[in-house]
Amino acid sequence: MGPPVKPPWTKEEFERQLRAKGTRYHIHHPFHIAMNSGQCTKTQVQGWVYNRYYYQISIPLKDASILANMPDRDQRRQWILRIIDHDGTQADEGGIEAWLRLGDACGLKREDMQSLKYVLPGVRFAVDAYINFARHATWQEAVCSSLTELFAPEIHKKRLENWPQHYPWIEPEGYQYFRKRLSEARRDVEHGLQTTLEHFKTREEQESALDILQFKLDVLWTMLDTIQLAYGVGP
Ligand code: AHQ
Repeated sequence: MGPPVKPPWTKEEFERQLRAKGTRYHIHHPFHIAMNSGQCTKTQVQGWVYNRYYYQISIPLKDASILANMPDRDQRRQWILRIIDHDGTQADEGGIEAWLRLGDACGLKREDMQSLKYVLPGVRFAVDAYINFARHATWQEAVCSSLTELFAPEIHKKRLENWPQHYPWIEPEGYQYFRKRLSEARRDVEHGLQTTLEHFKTREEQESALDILQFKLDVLWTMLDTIQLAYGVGP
């Protein structure tokens, strides 16, 4: 006779548990708090842009791995939008180009960003851990790991509200990326959340979903730990 089997959470309680993980989102990281309150130096913000570029170019690879594991056409029709959002089309240059424009706006050279020579080892390891997780996990587990975007609209909104006054040296068109993600993250997360709430059924599965979300929160947190260690935080 093992321990009593805990009943599954209702979908409402499961969603509440997922959203409660927001307290560990990187908006609460000291480096991010400093960036949003204008405390970061130009070099620290530039270091963040250089390093986050590696995350941005890795997202389409991560999403293509998930796509390759998705047997259902309707799921793929939704998920492929994420790759197009980043890689762009003839009509719309996409998120990777928008991140390069953020770099332009911060006074960085494109060849320096694209060379990845300023990407810190700890950032590379954290991002690669995320990509490799998506390659080997079931597609539902990988969808669950993208749910950090439950908390992303707030972080983009805060940057758009605070950075222009704090960092007048960033040219305004550099903010296009954050504006773009506001609506894309909301659309993405609706699909990701429904998939997660439906797939993880038993209490054990639901708790494993929380662990997967925590893993991805740790990926984002570790990237900022690494950047802060290398660039410092604040004047
Ligand atoms: O710009 C971001 C982005 O394109 C994505 C894709 C998504 C995923 O599939 O994991 N997560 C994500 C995120 C982006 N921006 C981060 C930020 O702080 O600007 C937030 C990040 C996320 O919350 O996972």
